[in-house]
Amino acid sequence: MVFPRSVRRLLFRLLWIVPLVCFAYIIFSAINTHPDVHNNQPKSFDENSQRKLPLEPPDSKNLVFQNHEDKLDVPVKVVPVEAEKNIVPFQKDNDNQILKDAMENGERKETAIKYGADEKYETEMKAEDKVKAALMAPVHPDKPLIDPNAPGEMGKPVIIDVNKLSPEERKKYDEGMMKNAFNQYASDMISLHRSLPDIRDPECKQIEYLKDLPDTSVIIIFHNEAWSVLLRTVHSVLDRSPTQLLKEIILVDDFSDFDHLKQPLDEYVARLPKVSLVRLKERSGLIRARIAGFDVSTGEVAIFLDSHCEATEGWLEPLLDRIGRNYTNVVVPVIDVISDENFQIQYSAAKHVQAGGFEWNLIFNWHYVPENERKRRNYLDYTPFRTPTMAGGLFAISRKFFEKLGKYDPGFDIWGGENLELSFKTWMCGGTLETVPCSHVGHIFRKRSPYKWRGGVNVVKRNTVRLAEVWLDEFKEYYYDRISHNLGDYGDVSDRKALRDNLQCKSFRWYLNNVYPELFIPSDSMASGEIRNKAKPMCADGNVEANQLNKPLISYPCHNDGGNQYWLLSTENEIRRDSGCWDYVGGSAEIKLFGCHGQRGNQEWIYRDDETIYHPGSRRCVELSWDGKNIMMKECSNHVLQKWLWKRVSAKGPRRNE
Ligand SMILES: *[C@@H]1O[C@H](CO)[C@@H](O)[C@H](O)[C@H]1NC(C)=O
Ligand SMILES: [Mn+2]
Repeated sequence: MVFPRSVRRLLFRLLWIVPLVCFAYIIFSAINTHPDVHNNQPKSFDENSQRKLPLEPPDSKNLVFQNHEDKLDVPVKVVPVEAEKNIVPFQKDNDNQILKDAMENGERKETAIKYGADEKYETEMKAEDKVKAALMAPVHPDKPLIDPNAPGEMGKPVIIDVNKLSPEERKKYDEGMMKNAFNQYASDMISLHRSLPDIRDPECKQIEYLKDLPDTSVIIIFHNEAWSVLLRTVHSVLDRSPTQLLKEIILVDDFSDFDHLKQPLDEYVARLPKVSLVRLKERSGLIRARIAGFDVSTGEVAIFLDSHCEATEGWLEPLLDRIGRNYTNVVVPVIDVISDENFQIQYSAAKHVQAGGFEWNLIFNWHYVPENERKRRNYLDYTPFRTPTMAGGLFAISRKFFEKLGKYDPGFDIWGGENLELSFKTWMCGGTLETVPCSHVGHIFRKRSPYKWRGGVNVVKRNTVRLAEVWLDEFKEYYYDRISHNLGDYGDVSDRKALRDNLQCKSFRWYLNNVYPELFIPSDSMASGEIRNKAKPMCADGNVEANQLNKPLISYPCHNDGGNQYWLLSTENEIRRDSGCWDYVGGSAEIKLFGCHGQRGNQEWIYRDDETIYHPGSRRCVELSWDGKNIMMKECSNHVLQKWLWKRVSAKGPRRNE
């Protein structure tokens, strides 16, 4: 009897799906009826059976939360027992062997289907090609079927009308918001395997990556993360990483106390291939937790991700390709925004992706990819570009290079400054830091941190002083100016200085001249200090922090304390502090503070010998209102309200070229 091909295929699938479902059911009910089966789990892991288990989260309503206080009382530092138990032994060779055996036994179809290979395999695909296709298939061929109309699919927003929620649901909604600073209620409605649009630039899909890419360990630190957000991070990696390239995912629990992150997570993780869980015994902070995760990982490359991310299609290969070509390349994906309100994902096309920089307060910021870097890449926006610094949450680095660089400064506490430390030493000690526009990872950006930190010490400042002491050479004075030279206790940095000497790293001046020539150096100025009106003791005042820009420049009684009244006249004729510039577009009389664009135009100012501040673009002058309350642009009149006292000296400090 001859069936049409489609029917044959269907029957064929049933042949292996039916026994599989039975098998999964048996295992699953065994786990459910013997809650402690988890603890007796054999160390050798049968991946084939494990990967067929149901992968949906336990229904939180039915979870019996227990008191796990006793469980937290575990050995110091990383818990090796926990780590070992959960690390799934998995090697490239295993997969090869499974495939080879299967092919010899004439089980080609089953194997290829099992590993998610393209269904067209039946035609003329050669045996080796089949093996290759299988190895490049995602780790999770068995993810549940996606209903395209389910909430949040294809990265769509989940809009909830809170007024229509019952009082109980409303309470859940508010609690989710309060605990996480994002909309957990919406996240819980979205599949852990939700689909996302493929938003790579079209050229990305044509690139041929190295055939022999290094494998990777993905290291995810979490502290009190929401269940659905954490596991969507994990599944997005499993679902979208070629099995051969993903050696393991290591989850590091930085001493969470949410109940769902205790036994329920142990049990869930035990069923996932390649995922292991490391528990820290005390609150260690992001930096030490990452080092702990790195120390138990074994992949050739380490990729650090935050615990509230979603990896997108094709995210991994472009990153590994750069490291495969040169182990000193440290690479960052494009970080797309997942809305904290509704979980919509918003993408950036390659041409809009920005580079990382910093200000002299040593805070990270973004800026446009400069013209010379665009030119170097023949204006091909999808190709990797050099970036002076990284934001820090998501990046990939080879094991060898991270070790060579001394990982992170272990004297850094909790969080802050570690991204600049790793950026500076990557560049100064022989590596290259790049953004790879073909790799996209979504990240939930929050408006506030939901975590409690111990008070008292300003850990960010302590870390940043360590950073300045070790890496900034004489340029550290610019940072110290910003903290009134009050360094506080920053501990001992002699080890880190020795590391820098041993690696024979280059100077910070080299970094500024070769990697970040766009950075404004305060000494590169013609006037500095407060800008005081000659008629009244009022000064030009304005905040230029990135989130405070686009507001008018104001008049305020002079306080002689620098701060928001400290201005520099750059050699490009900008009036600026950090990356914030005076900008006059006409229309009204207001001067606004905008990001400096370096194109003169609206941002060009001349401090003339007659003490007036002249704006050539509008041919107007800066004037204080007669009551002293406002600063305005007016026709130049030579009136005393248009005269400003400003020291015609450059800011003190080292110069770029000396
Ligand atoms: C890797 O990159 C570094 C830094 O750009 C360079 O000095 C080195 O020669 C490169 N190594 C190889 C093998 O290309
Ligand atoms: Mn984050």
